[in-house]
Amino acid sequence: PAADPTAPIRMRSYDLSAASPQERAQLLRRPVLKYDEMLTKVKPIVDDVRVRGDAALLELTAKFDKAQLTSTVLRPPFSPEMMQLDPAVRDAIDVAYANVYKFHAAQAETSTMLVETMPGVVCSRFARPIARVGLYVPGGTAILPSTALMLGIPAQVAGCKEIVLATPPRQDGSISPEVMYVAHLVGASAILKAGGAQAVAALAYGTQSVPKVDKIFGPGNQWVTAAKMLVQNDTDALVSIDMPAGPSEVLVIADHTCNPAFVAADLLSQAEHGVDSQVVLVAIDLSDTELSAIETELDAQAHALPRVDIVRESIAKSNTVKVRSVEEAVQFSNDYAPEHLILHLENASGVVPLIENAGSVFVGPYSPESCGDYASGTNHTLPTNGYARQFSGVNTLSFQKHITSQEVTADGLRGLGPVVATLADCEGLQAHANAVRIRLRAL
Ligand code: HSO
Ligand code: ZN
Repeated sequence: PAADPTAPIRMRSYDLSAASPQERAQLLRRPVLKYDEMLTKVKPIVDDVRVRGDAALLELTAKFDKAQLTSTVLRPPFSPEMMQLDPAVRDAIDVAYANVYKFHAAQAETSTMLVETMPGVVCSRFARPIARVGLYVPGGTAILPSTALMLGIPAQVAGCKEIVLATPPRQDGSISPEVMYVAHLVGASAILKAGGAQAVAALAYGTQSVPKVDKIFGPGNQWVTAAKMLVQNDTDALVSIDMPAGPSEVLVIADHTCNPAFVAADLLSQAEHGVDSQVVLVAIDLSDTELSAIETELDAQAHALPRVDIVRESIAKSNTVKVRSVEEAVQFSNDYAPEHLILHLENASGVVPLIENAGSVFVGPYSPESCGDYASGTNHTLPTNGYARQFSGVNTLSFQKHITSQEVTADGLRGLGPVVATLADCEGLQAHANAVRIRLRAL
C-alpha cells in the first residue's frame, strides 16, 4: 500500500540516560545483514561467470539489466559522443577531480623509508602500486559519477597499470556520459558493462574479454558485497577487496547552537540514499522547543524531496538519541563508529581530538557531508556498519602495497649474526643458524 503522503516524517526519540544497557546496545546496532543467505544466492552466479566467462556475463546482463549486449568491454580512447555533457556538469566534475586528486596525491608514498636498526643493518620500506584494480560503480536508483571519481583518482595517483571500471549498462546498452567522462579522466584501461555479482566475478577471475584484477573496490548492494566476500575467500581467485560494505550512514551531533534547518538537511541527504540508510541524531541537552524545530524542518524538507518515498522509510527507522553532555555524545558516537560524523557544535573543531572511531568527520555548520560526497577532496568510500573501528576509508594507500628490504654489511652481520644464531638454535632450526654461522666463519 502507498504511504500516506501527508503523514509526518519523523525519527524515533530516546533518552540515553533512561536507556538500559540492552536498549543502548540496540541503539548502536545496524540492521542485520543476511550474508549467509546472500552467499548461497550469489554463488551460482559467480560460478557461472567463472566457468563460462563472457557467455554467462552477457546472459546475466540481459536478465538483470535488461540490456542486450554483444560485447561487455569498452577500451579507450572512448569516443567523444559517449562523453557529451552539460558544460556546467563537466566543469563541476573537473573541479571535483582537481580537489580529490590534490588530496590523494598528497597521500601517495613516493619515498623509501630507511632505518639503520644496528650498525650495518639497514632496513627499508617502499610502496608499489597494485598492478590491476577493479572499481565497482553502482547503477540502480542514482547514477554515481562521484563514486567513479572517488575510486579512479587514488588508483591513478598510485600508478595502477590496469584500471577496470565496472558499472551496469542502461537498457540501451550504454553507460552514462558522466561515468564515461570520469573513466576517461582517471585513465581507465577498460570499462566493464556489467553490474552485480556477475561483474565482481568477471573482475575476480577474468573472462575471455575482461582482464582479471588483483583487488576489487567499491560500494554496492547486498549482491555485490556478498560476491566480493565470496571471491576474496577463494584462493584460486587470488583477489582482495577494499572493505565489507553495508548501507550508508550518518551520525550528527548537535547542541543548542545548531541551525535546525542545516541539521535536518544533513540527516536527509544521507536518508535519501536508500531505504536502509542509517541516520542518527545525537542531541546534546536540547530543549523540547529546540528539538521540535529540527523535527519540523525535517518533516517540511522531506516532503519537498523528489525521493520522499525513500526518505520516509529510512527516517522511520532512524533515531534521535538525547544526551546531557558533549562527552556523552562523543562516547556514544565512538561506540557507534559512524561512516560519517557531522559536528554541529559550539566548539566543533575542539571536539575532533576526542573522536576515536569514524570514517570521515564534518566539522561545523558549513561542512555538509555533501561536500565530502562530491568535491572537497576527501574520499566518500568509507567504512560502514561499525567497521570504522578497524578500517580506514579508501585512500591512495589502498591502491599500493609495501615491500620491505634489508641490506646487512659484513660488520653488521658480525653484530647481528650471533643474535640470530642463538634464536635459531632456540627454535631448533639448525639450517637457519647455519646460514649465519657459515658467513661468520668466512669473515
Ligand atoms: N554518501 C555516499 C556517497 C555519495 N553521496 C555518492 C552522493 N553520491 C556514501 O558515502
Ligand atoms: Zn551521499
